[in-house]
Order: sequence, then C-alpha cells, then structure tokens
Amino acid sequence: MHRAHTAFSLALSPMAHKNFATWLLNSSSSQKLVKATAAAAVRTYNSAAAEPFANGSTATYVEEMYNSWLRDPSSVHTSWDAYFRSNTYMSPPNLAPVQANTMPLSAFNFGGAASAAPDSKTIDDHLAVQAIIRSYQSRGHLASDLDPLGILTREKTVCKDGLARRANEDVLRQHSGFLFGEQDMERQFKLPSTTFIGGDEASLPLKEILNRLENVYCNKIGVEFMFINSLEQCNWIRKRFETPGVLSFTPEEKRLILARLTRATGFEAFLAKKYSSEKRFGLEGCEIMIPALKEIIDVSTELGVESVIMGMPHRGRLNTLANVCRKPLNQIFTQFAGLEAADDGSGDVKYHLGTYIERLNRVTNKNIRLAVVANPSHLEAVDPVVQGKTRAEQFYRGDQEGKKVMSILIHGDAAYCGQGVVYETMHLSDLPDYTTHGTIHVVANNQIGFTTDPRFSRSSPYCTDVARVVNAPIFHVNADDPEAVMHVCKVAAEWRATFHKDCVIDLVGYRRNGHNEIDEPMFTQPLMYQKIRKHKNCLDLYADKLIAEGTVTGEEVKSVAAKYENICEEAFALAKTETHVKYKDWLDSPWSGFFEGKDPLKVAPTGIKEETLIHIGNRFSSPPPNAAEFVIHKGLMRVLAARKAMVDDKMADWALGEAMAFGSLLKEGIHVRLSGQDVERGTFSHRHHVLHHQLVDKATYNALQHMYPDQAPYSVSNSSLSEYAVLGFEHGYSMTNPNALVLWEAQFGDFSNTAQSIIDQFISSGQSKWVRQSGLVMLLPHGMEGMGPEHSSCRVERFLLMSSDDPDYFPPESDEFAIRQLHDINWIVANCTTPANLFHILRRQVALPFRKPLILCTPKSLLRHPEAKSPFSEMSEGSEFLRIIPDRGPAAENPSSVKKVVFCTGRVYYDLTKARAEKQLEKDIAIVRVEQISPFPFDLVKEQANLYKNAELVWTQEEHKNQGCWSYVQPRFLTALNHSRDVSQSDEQSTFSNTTTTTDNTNTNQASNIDTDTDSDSEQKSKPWLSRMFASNNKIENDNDNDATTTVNAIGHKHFDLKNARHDFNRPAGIAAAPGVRIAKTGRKISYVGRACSASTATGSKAQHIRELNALLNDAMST
Ligand SMILES: Cc1ncc(C[n+]2csc(CCOP(=O)(O)OP(=O)(O)O)c2C)c(N)n1
Ligand SMILES: [Mg+2]
Repeated sequence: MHRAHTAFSLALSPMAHKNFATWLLNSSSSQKLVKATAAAAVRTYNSAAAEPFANGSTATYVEEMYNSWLRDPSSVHTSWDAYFRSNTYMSPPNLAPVQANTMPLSAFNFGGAASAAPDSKTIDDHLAVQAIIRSYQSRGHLASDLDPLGILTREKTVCKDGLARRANEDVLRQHSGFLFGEQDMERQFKLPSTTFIGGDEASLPLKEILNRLENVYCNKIGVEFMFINSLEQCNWIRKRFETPGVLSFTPEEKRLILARLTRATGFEAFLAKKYSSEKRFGLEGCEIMIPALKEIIDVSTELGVESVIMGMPHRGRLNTLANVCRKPLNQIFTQFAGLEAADDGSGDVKYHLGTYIERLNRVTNKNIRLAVVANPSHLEAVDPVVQGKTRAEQFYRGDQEGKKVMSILIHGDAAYCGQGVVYETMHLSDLPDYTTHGTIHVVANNQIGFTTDPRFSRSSPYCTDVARVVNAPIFHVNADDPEAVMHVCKVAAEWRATFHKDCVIDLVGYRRNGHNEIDEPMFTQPLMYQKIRKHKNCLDLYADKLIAEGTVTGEEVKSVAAKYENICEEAFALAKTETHVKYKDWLDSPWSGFFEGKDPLKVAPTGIKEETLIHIGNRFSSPPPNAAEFVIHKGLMRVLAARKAMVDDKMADWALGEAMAFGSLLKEGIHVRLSGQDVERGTFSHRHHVLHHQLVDKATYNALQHMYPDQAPYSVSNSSLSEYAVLGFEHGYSMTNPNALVLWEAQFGDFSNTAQSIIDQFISSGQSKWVRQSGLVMLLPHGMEGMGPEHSSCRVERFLLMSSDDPDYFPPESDEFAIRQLHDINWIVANCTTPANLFHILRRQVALPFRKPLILCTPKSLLRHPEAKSPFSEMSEGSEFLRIIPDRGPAAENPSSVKKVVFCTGRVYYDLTKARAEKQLEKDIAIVRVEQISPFPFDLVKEQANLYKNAELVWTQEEHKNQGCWSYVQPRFLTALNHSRDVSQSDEQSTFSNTTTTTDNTNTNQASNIDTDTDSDSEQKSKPWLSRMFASNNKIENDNDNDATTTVNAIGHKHFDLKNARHDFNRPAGIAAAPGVRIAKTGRKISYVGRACSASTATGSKAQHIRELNALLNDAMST
C-alpha cells in the first residue's frame, strides 16, 4: 500500500498534478487519463478497498519513470528529474528490482532521432499498452476459458484491431476504447518491467503483445493475483505464467500425466462396475484432481517436504486414498463388503475414513509420509483440524518454516464458499502460533453443490473468493486441460515453498453423475446434464490429443488402462478373502510406541514433590531475571507479590494451581500448549502468563518458559476470535503426539457452541468412529453470576448428554473402578472447586495410559474467592484427584444424625457452605461436591449415601432445572442408590451384581427389585440389541414417578466375576449393558432443589439472579 499511497499523494498535490499534466503535453486523451487517475486516486485514498487497476496504472507509471530516471536521469522530463533529485520520492520497499528486459524510453527508437524526446502520441500509446497489459493481469481471468462444458465460456470475438479475443469490457474496461487499429499491429512497443511476456525481448510488436496476453490470461488458466499487496509476489506469479514456453511438457511428462489420469479414471470405473449401487461419491468429471495432487506432492517433495497432511471431503476420497496415498486397494474394497470390524469402535462410512501411509515417492525417489485426516460429514470441519495436526508435526520436527511438513486441503465448490469455518481457518494462516507456513487449497469445483447451482449458492463471482482476504493467489484452471492443471500445480507447490503462504487451485470440472451414484441429476440440472452426457471424459480427450500429436499410440493407451484394471481385479479377489475390516488400518495419527508395554489400567501418580511446587511457585511469582530493565505494570507487581506470599504460605490459588500443573509437566518433558481468546492474560485477568514491558514494544516475559533449563516448550497464545477453527486446530494439534497437554480455553463457556461440530463430530466421537484418541482439554468458564443471559453457563448439560456412560449400569466395583470407567467413556466432564483438584485433573490427562478429552467447567469470580485455595499438601506426593469431595466438617463426624445431604458441583458449593454457616446447620447438613461428573462416580456416591444413611438426599445446582447436571445425574444417582443396598457383601465378596438385581436389607425403605434371569450375557451380546429387546419378557413400565423407579437389566442379572470383568469393560460400543426396564419402587431417592426450568441459559438481570439464588439456598438449607 505504501507504493500506491506515495503515487497518489504525488498525483494529488497541486504541484505534482501540474507537472504530471504538463509532461503529458495537454493532449485530450492524456487529460482524460489524468482525470481518471486523479479520481481513482481520490477514491483509493478515501477507501481501503483500492481499485487495483486505477492505482496500479498510476503507480506503475511513476515507478517506470523512476526506474528510467535511476538508469538515465535525462530519460525523463526535467520536472520529474528535479522531483526525483529532491529526494521527495521514496522508493517503496517492495519496488520491483529493475528487470533485465527493461530499457529507458529515451533509448527507444520511436521512429525519430534516437535522442529526440518522444512525442505525446508515442507516450499515450505506450501508456495505453501498459494499461492493457495491466488489465489482462488484473482481470483476464474473468474471460478465461475455464468451463469444460463450455456453458459459461465466452466465445472469442473479433475486435476493431482485427484480433479475436475473449477479453472484452469486463477485462479491458475503459481501455477497450484505447484499442489500436490493424495498422498498429506491427508497431514495436517497449515492455514494462511488470510483464514477462517478452521473455528476453525488451519490446515486441503490438500484435504479439496482445496475442500473448490473451493466451496467458484468457485461455485455460485464469490467474487471480493482482490484489496481492506484495509486488515481489505479483512479479513472481507473472513470471510463472507469462514467460514464453512455460506450458511446454516433455513426452515423458505427458505420458506420466496420461498414466495417472488412467488410474484415476479406471478406479472410478472399476468401482462403478463392481459396486454399481453403492455410494462412493465418485470423481468423474474432475478425475484430473488425482494427477494434480500427485504433481503437488512430487514438486513439494523435490523442494524438501517429507510429510503431507491432507483434509478432504467425500468427493474422490477413495480415489485419493488409492491413487495418491496408495492405500492397498484390497483394504478399500473390503469397505464395500459390509464386514464386521475386528476391533473396537462404531466405525464410519468408507468415504470418511482417514489413513496414514509412509512410502517411497517413485518420481522423486524420496520417502514421504501421507496422512488423510478422517473427517465427518460436516463439510470443511476438518480444515482447522488438519492445520492443527500439521502445525504440531512441524513443531515436533523443529520445522519452524514449514519446509518439511505441509498441508493440502481439498474442498468442494459449494462448501468452500458456503462454510464459515473456511474463512476462520484461512485467517489462522498467517498467525505466528497457528501458521502452517502455507496450505495448498484444491477446489474440486464441479460447478454444483448437491442439486444447487452456483448462482443460488453464493454471492461472489468465484467459489474461491474467500481466499482473497489472506492475499492468497488463486489459480483457476479448466479441468479438461491436464497440462494446464499440472502447470498450475507446479506453480502452487513452488509458491508455497517460496513464500510459505496459502494459495488456491480452482479445478473447474463437472460432475458426471448425480451427487452420489444413485442420484438422478436430470431432475434438477437437465440442460447441464444433457451437455455432460455428450461430453467425452478428460482421459479420452487427452489420449486423443497425445495420439494426434504422436506422443503415444492408441495401443499404449489401451494397455495402460488394461494393466490397471488387472491390478484392481487382483485386489478385488484378495478383498473377498477378508472376513473382517480393521478400523486401525484407517487410523490417521498412529501413536507408535505409546500404548505398547503399558498397563491400560494403571494411572501414574499425579502428586509431586513439595520442593517442585515451591520451585515452580517461586519462578511463577518472580519478575523477569532482568527486572531492573524490564518495566512491569504496577498492578502486576502486586499480583506477583501476592503470588509470592501464597507460595511462602504453601498455598495455591487457581492461577497457581494451573501453573503448578503446567510447570510440573514441562519439567517432566511434556509439551504444554494453551490457546484461545485472550488466554495469555486470562479473560478474568487471573493468569498473566505473559508479562509485557511497559516501555518496549513486543518485549515480553513468560515465566513458565523458564522453569527448568531442560524443560519442554510451553506455548500460550491469544488466538483469533474464532471458536470453530481454533478449537478444531487444537484438536488436530492434540492428535499428533500423546505426550503433550493441549488446552483450548473459551472466553466464556457458552461461546463454545459456535464450535459445536468440532465438539460433536471430533472430540466426543472421534475415538469411537476412528479409533483415534485425544487428550485435549476444553476449559470452559462457567458460573451463574448475574451477568446476563450469556456469559454464564457453559452448557455442561450438552456435554453430559453426549457422555457415553450408561445411566443404568453400575460397573463392577474394584480398585480399578475409576480407571476402567475412564477407559470406557468417550470423554471426561468435570467441575473442580479447588486449585488442587484442577492441578491433579490436568496432570491426570497425561498420567493416564490412554487419552480422553477433558471438558472442564472453570470458574470466573471464584478465581479470586478467598476460600478457593489449596494447601501444597493437597498437591504433593500421595495426594490425588478427588472425584468427589466429601464433607469434612461436623456433619461427617456424626453422619447418622445428619438430616440432609446436599450433592452439588462447582461454585455453588461456596454459596451453600456460607448459607449453612449462617444458619448454623453444619451438623445437620452435609455438602458433598461431585467434582468429576462424567464418568459418574457411582461408587463414591453410593459410599456417601451409605454414610449418611438417615439423611434426605438432594441435588442442587446453580443452573436451571432443565440445564446443568441434573438430567445427567438423576438416573445415575438412582442406579448408585439402588446399588447401595447390596453392599452387605454377604457371601459375594468377589462377585458383583449387575445393576439392580439383588435385594438387601440395609435400607428398609427400599422395595425389592425384579431379577430377570434370561440368557447368559455372552449369548445375549451376540444378538443384535433389537432382537434382544423383543426376546426379553421385560416391558417398560413407567409410573410417572421417576424418582422412585429403578432399572433391571434386560440382558439379565448375572453376576460379574472380577476376573471376567474385562469382558464387560470391553463391551461392544453401542450395545447397552442394561437397556433397562423401569420398575416402580419406593426407596431412597434424590430430589432436585434449585431453579425452575428456563429457556434462557441464565437469569436476565442481576436482581433476578440474586432472588433465585437466595431461594435456592433457602430450599437447600431447609431441613
Ligand atoms: C455442513 C454440512 N452441511 C450440509 C451437508 C450436506 N451435503 C453433503 S454434500 C453437499 C453438497 C456439497 O457440494 P460441494 O461442496 O460442491 O461438493 P460436491 O459434492 O459437489 O463435490 C451437501 C449440502 C454437509 N455434508 N455438511
Ligand atoms: Mg460441487
């Protein structure tokens, strides 16, 4: 912008304006140009949306003169000479270096004496040619021949200069009026430094200039790049497309393209033949995408890339796995056979599965790793995940510039422009802590989205316009021209390797079939499909071309196709011998070595040495080592001093508890990465991990990066204001290496709902669908504090609804109860009330022998609550995470006389204890905190219920009744309470009753249960759940009193033998252990105390909040 700005300031100043006009000798056309330029200058000056041509021409013009003047001061008018001599003109930083093919105007023979000044017409004509060149560069793509079906293609028309061209007013705008006559066609024109069409020539006949421009910019490639702010980058692109001969290929290269295209086409044809009624989302109409991806990978490998991570939707996915990744074909074909899986998990449809392959690239003879990340139906959701995974791989390899690891994202045209996450992801592309140093985006643009035409699916001219916001060049290319496509791919790979920035390849093709293979496209796109039916496929077109030019023979073409078909047939035969599919074959992020040799039920201790706590505490509370020079804000000095005082007292608040967890993991070599909006300071100003020098810009200090000399790296980074992309990114980051703690923090918990598909499709279900684990932590500030309808609840109920533990199933009790539950569940949901528990649960993420996502409700005002502190003793060796924090006061000393037990979770605990103290009810009411909500601590709830055997049990929560944990905990309390009656442990010390199958006498209030003794477990489990349900005699009874119901296992009662407990522990996913029949009974129950149901996530006003909270506390404390 600096460049344009300089030029416009000059054009606008009265003096400069005069000089400018004088120099143009007042010719009428020149005056028009002056006016137009000045007007454009005003527009541009006033508006950030610069019009590229107008500012460009002025700037180019001044720049041209400046370049001429540099070489020969006499080549410009004396007024310009004076101006440049005065040093007023600043050469912009990105001014193009003087090109080899430029020469001063003065040195140019315009037909007169060499030394004579050019006349005004000559200058005007040169300016017009420059303007036309620039028009083609800026807008030639608008007239390029991109559509293989020709529906949108503009035919060439013969213009007044006698040349046939596609470029019309859209491209040339006002300059179409400047077009020359036929008599000018042989005139020689000097080429400006901003074009490369001349090759080594400094000038060309006008006809040649125009034809070359038309050929470069309005043919099968449409290059969109002139919006890029860097002149260097613009010139780089111009050179790659304008230099004569760039599109020539050797016969070997052509044969390689043909062979690859044959495979891509043959693969779809083979699937169509063998599985004609199966959905495969074939690539027909855009098969060139396969050779295109291979070309990108070949060139990138040649330039140093060793690992490519890809994200892509359904279209052509199987083809990519087969022909780009070279996943064994038999594994792919097995997916069509509907076989049972040999391993755990629910699986996914074949066109969603991921893969990871290491292989030799035969073209470059280098080893390469290719990963295609498993993705859900939700289009584009995988984009940020791929970016996060790529970033992590770069990080672990020390690849700071992205030279070794790169990502490729493949998009559908409708999804690329329609889905907001694309924009959010592209905005991460240049952020220091999120960049992957350039992604190549490939749009498989079949000019349709399901049944919707582009004119109804986007308001932008191209589906790729979103990329303009990050200055990514966009290469549109006709997918029926394989050589044009390969050229574009080569340029894209070189662009990435040179500038490490995103770029886009828009492969404009068509879709030969319906959306999937069983869809009828003629319903909705009749005319388009009439054309498609008549259109030859790309392979045939290209083969014809190569045969015609003599590069290959018809026999060769046939034999290449036949050879590939044979390969497919052999793999097909092999696939038939398979009896099972293995999900593990489709894992995109294998963690080799992580699981091996580990006891899957052993969790490492999370308590640490007190001296480590003190060391971390001291470091964390100290100013930078060079404190004398590093000026810290006074408020922060106070924060540090308060931290120091706490450390001296061996106490930790929330920020310290978190820092202790991070610091100790870093010490143990575990990389910690915390990301999210404003996380460096913390939304509530409690964290302050990055201290800013008050006088020096960008001078910062991060104590956690300086805990120990050999510690692992710590990264904390404020993110862009996105939840969807950033959460997806961190999820992807967490997939790469299990030995890391990756955390994403929402500004307020409820904002996580804009990332819902990352939560639903990846975090909650990733392991089940794709056998992929992640230990990602979501920190969700949560708490009803009268702040208005939003900013309060993190909607914990939504996470709980997706927790996979069975409400009606009390797992076998043993020492391994907690770890088995963790192993079985899809994720952990917790709400900790003490810094020590926060410390332990964070460390437990890494101490576990497997990885589970952790959804953590975190406090807001509680961050500073004087009671929400923990002594070091609760974090030191021997201490551990407490799933439940029992009452430790007078109530616990005499439990049998306690009248009421209030179970709760989160910050309401502190309100409850205060209210209880005010009412002096410490002996009568016990308050029990459920810190780990899911998996539900059945065993500990049972223990508490048994402890307070005469007490009424209530659950209270700060959220409304239809929100918070109530719906989740209620049935689980029932299961725990019902089960609590069989703890007499009579003669069954080593056996366990499955759910509610025995009667007991510990609580006389409880009625007996029904024990439906049916088939053996193993028999039952072998039947599909539906037939089991109907086979059972159990029927559902509901007396509308849920509080007094219990559940009987429809599978049957069966006792659990601890030795065989693992059998149940490995219960097939999706098959409920206890589908459940509800039998009414009286007995201990859990009642709800708290706010009524509400449509809003919080109370609207502070006053209402206080009123409701008081009512809640009153109810909870009534005995
Ligand atoms: C987020 C989301 N919304 C809707 C859909 C349903 N859907 C599946 S494919 C499709 C059309 C996609 O068109 P395009 O991106 O052009 O890809 P193509 O199928 O044409 O290759 C739609 C709407 C989806 N999968 N994901
Ligand atoms: Mg499409």
